[in-house]
Amino acid sequence: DPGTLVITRPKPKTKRPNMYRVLLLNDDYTPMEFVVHVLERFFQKSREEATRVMLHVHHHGVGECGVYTYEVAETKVTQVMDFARKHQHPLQCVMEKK
Ligand code: TYC
Repeated sequence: DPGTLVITRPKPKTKRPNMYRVLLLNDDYTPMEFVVHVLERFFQKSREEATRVMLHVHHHGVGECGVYTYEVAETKVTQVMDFARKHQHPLQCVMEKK
């Protein structure tokens, strides 16, 4: 119909990326000091913040290391799992969509 006029709002083209939490899971065997080291090395935590997160995981079963875009979160999980395996600790690291 040549008489039809559709007026649309200008749509801003920038979209917020999906974000993913990286989580550490508690276990009975991984040494506390190793978990603190992981949080310092891969998540840029201070010794104090790393200790706080580690103790949270120890007492509650799970805790947040950080929130990242998909590819960064996936890289963190792989780095932590490889590092834990290399040192023969059962530490588990997972990601979940926010
Ligand atoms: N529960 C472990 C211990 O008592 C310490 C620990 C903390 C392990 C956090 C894993 O993600 C973890 N040695």
